[in-house]
Amino acid sequence: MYELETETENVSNYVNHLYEMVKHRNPHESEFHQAVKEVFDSLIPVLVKNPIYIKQRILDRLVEPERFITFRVPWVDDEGIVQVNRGFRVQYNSALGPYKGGLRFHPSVNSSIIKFLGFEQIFKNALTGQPIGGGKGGSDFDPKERSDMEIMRFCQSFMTELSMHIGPNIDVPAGDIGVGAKEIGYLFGQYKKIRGAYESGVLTGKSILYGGSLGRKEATGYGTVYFVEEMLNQHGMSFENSTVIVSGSGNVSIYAMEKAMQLGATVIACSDSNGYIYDPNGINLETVKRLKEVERKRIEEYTCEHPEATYHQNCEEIWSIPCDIALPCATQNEINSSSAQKLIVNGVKAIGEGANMPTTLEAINTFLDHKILFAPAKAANAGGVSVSALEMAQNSARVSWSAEEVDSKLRTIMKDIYKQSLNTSIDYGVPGNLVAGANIVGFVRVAEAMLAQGVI
Ligand code: NDP
Ligand code: 2IT
Repeated sequence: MYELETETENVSNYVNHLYEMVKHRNPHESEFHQAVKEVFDSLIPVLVKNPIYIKQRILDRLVEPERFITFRVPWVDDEGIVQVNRGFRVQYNSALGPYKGGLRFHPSVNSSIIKFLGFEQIFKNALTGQPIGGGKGGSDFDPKERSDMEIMRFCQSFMTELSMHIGPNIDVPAGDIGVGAKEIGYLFGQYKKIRGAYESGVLTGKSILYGGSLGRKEATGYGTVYFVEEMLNQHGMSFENSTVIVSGSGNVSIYAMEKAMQLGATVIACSDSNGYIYDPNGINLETVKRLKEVERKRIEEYTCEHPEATYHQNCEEIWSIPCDIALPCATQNEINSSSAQKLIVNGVKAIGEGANMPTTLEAINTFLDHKILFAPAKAANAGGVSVSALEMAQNSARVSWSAEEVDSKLRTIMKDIYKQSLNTSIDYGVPGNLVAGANIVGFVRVAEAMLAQGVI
């Protein structure tokens, strides 16, 4: 017992020291530090059990990206004025397969955001059981302010540089905030033109008109709800007759709402970065889809067609509405400890992270301390990248699977991720802590592959 405690203390010291080094080497990158801290905190018992990971400096190697590319993205706007944005791609870890992960176009994008997303993607992708490494990219370009032709010219300039670094067996980007099938189309067209070859598998999230997978658009939102349903079932609950809040009104949010409704839930609120709508009778998803997917309008417009709904300007206040299940599906750090407290006081039973790192570390601990069921992002939103990997498989084999086939594979993957995360949390003495369980499963897969491949 004494020895074990000493060992745990030594390992804790090593991990703390490494964390301080990460902060020192990557100053001012608070989101990246947060993502690293969450994973490190989960890994102490694994490192105590497997000193080889420390000896071989697996963690020291993991926190350092294999490659981090930044580049200039010049383009000409509709007024003929030259604009300059920043492009990023982090090729974080390729132990399990080609780098894989989305592209985010949002004015807040910087190296901290890209590195936090890329670091998390390593473990998320490992959890899926598919042969994909971890990567992420994007730009501080804001598509919201831009015409279609401006978006096209931006994407072409972005890809002119990115094309030198990606390929179906090298690095396979996809969508994320601000990047959907339209942007992927412009990016794919430019890649094809530069390479002079039709390499379908270089990007995922493509339109089904030319090599995309059925079910990819729905995959992240559906996958989150499948995962949360597993977690609820395990505790004798389900989405049926529950009230649900889903933040955001983008790709992940819309399909999380759709699946929750299909399972019998009433979704009473959703949002965008300006504010949220509350519709006590249940949100009309067709209106949200038209406003957001087709007309690209603000969520506020919803109340014009549905006067029974109300609009509120502060999007963070969405968490003060009482609900059974909360699905944060917009962006990082959207639930802080004060929002967590409000949700708990109002009787929330489960949280499912559709977005990446939507809950602060303090808020996660608040939920865990109060025994609220908590489905962490790396596990709960892994459905998107899982179906991306299925898209890569279909592209390689030159086949396309039916929507039913893809959906059934997605369900199986989400169930497996849940089971493995739960079982691992039990094995490591933190039963039901899926944050720790998911981090450990993902980490061990990557660590073992790194050990097998030597010091590279
Ligand atoms: P979209 O661009 O389709 O939608 C994003 C939504 O979040 C919009 O409603 C947007 O509102 C809102 N939002 C963005 N930034 C902020 C902010 N700073 N504050 C409040 N709301 C904000 O993106 P996705 O749905 O694809 O992505 C949502 C989340 O899910 C992200 O965290 C992403 O990393 C994650 N994710 C996405 C996957 C995918 O397959 N697409 C897979 C796994 C995770 P507004 O229109 O006002 O900007
Ligand atoms: O965060 C994510 O997992 C994504 N944005 C999807 C990545 C992908 O390659 O489909």
